[in-house]
Amino acid sequence: MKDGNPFTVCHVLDFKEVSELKAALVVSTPDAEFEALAFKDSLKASVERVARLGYDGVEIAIRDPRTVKVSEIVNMVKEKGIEVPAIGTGQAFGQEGLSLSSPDKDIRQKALARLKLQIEFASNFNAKVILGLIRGKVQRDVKKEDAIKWMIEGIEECADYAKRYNVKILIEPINRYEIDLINTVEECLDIIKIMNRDNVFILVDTFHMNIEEPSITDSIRNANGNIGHVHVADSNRWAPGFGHIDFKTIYEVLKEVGYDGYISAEILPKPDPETAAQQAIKVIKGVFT
Ligand code: LER
Ligand code: MN
Repeated sequence: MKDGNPFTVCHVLDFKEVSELKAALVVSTPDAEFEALAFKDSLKASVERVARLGYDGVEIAIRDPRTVKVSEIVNMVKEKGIEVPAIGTGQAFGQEGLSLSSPDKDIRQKALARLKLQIEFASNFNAKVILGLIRGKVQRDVKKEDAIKWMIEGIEECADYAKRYNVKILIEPINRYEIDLINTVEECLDIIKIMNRDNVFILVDTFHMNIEEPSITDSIRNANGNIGHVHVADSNRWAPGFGHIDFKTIYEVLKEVGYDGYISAEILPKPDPETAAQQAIKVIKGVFT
């Protein structure tokens, strides 16, 4: 932090040299236990707020799409003129224990059934589906290679199902303190290669990369051509600029590798939801316009 004040934007932004990328904010419903969500109101309220703040898109993290009225959300985003770039699925792991790598076949099947609903939900918005926390953890007395095998089978089944709906799948490397299968970009790229599906991409999240990658920029360069989506949060998971990640350089490297998709802020609602959301778009737009 520049002067010890968390509300001061740390980075002097170069407006000229960077490409124009689209900004989204990750939101969810009030029952969500996942914390890195700026807004957790009704989706109607969040969509209105996100659009009012100038975002191009709203990323919806949802435990179970059957809990919301799809046509209402489709109409809302249309009315507000914003897009839904991606759907987050991790709450089904966090709150219900559904996991693609569980040794219990019934749990794996339930996770897959839920993900198929998420894929159908996403197809209404031309959104991508994130496979992050839902990949699960290697449980006690389970061999890691078995967990990896189940996870890969699950991701492949999702990818093939998604293909029918013209939906893209995003695999997100997540830091070791949350899950233990695919923590790094390198591991993710290996899995994508093994799968050989043309609708599977990597989602890079600066918060996780700051923990796991030796160099965030080198890892982005290595993922060249495979990046399907980007999550941003600073080192403390506050909005970009409230921690010590060098976003200016990261954005330059994203431009260098030709990434032209969405930048989604997946951030803690700190110091308060409005300030966090305003700060995130300020940095994203300040850099990309
Ligand atoms: C979890 O920490 C995360 O980053 C989410 O995007 C996972 O779905
Ligand atoms: Mn993320």
